[in-house]
Amino acid sequence: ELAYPERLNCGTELLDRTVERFGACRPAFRDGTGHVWTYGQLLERVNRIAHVLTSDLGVRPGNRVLLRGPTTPWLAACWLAVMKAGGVAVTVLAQQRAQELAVMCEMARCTHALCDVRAVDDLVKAEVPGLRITTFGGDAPDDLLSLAPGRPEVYEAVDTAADDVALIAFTSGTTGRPKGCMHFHRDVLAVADTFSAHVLRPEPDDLFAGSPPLGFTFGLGGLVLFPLRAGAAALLLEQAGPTPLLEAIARERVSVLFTAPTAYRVMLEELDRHGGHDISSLRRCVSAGENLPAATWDAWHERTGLKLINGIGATELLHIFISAADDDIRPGTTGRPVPGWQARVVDREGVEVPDGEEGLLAVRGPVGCRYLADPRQSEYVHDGWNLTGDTYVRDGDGRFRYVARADDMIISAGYNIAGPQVEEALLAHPDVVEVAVVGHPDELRGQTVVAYTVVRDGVPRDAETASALRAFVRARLVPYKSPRKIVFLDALPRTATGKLQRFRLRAHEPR
Ligand code: 3SK
Repeated sequence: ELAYPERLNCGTELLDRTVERFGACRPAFRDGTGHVWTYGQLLERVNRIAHVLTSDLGVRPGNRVLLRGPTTPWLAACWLAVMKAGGVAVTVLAQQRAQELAVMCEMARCTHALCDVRAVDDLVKAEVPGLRITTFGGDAPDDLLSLAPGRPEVYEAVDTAADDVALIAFTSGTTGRPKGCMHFHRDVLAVADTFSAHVLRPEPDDLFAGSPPLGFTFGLGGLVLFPLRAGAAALLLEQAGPTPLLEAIARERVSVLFTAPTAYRVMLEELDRHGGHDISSLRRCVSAGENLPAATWDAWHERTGLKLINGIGATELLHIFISAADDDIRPGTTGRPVPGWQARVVDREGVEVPDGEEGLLAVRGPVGCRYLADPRQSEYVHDGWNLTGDTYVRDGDGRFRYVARADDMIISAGYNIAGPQVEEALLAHPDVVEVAVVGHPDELRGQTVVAYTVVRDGVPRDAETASALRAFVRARLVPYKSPRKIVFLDALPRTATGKLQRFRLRAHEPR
């Protein structure tokens, strides 16, 4: 049971309390170009920014403040300052464009924005009525970094309630319609005190790094909340694709890594091709954001000796709620409910199904889904259980195994086919880099299985390769699951947070 006091400010807890516990001299952030921010420097900068917010910009408790920029220590400092000033951080992605920003600002009723000067053009173009935009990282006299040094280094945080809203995180899901998810000050600490404290168990000497941006709660947790709660440090990289990530791990001696299965696969390929990178500093590697196939787990284990920590999380629930640690990890499964969370597999009426049977994943715990004025709230939450939209099986030993997103099940000639199972079979083929399997309408079968496939450079994208891949699947799975068609693509369509957009492939007419 997590017990937080009624009055709680997560910014103070993450920063001031950590400085009290671990001291001001330890590193908090590195930026990948050699700059190190100690906890003392971070606290001082956050306090000065909080003064600017309150005194210069007129941010009042409860005001919604949009935060936008590439992953940098300044962006993280702005987030913490908004917390301490009692504002609500509305985190968006640096890649989102004017039209999307306008919709999110309008939905969240943003009054202020703090924006990296390099990403401000699209925000200006969004023409949000009444939005006061302040840049950071520029040299204009009204830039945050010009104003902040003149403000006091001590700031008395706003006395927020544990269940005041601290954060609005948007999810476009994989279907393209954004939903704003509200999270409280206590929720922000709860994800650190459940998944991070029990599964990850970071040490103050750890250095975290990863690819998810801070506008995606996977990144906010992995690169800010978890390291700060543990008195550890984070490497905040603007370029965090697989290659820069590998270089940074070797150069900076990263010990805790957060990224998605696809990035692990690309890093493996890169290591095989070029070798060279010393990644022996890694001790914990977290994989989330999409299904982690057993083949990827095995390959990473074989190459590094490390057991990937698989997890399922959701923006609605802030971070990871099912996972496994150390000896409890089994490739091909997600694991068990993280301590503090409960999970079950239910049918469409909400009745629990027997172990071994497929059903809908329902979870509850310290964080719940609270959509910002959205009728989809009643689809997500039933009797206090959050229905994540995933099809799962609980095995006899209590471990949860992913089957598919509930709307990704393909029904072909009366058979239920889980796209991810076919993807997993294809990914075991050495020529396949990425694959997404979807159902396309078919007069005869209802739906037919189509595999959109990215193959390694140099592999011919022709009928011969397609037929070899189909035969490969037939040798591993019951033949009706083998794709009728293989379509070769350069890359798969993904959201800005890296999630596969199967709906786009379903709309694609395969030739
Ligand atoms: O959406 C996800 O997949 C996710 C995974 C881990 C942590 C947080 C999130 C939102």
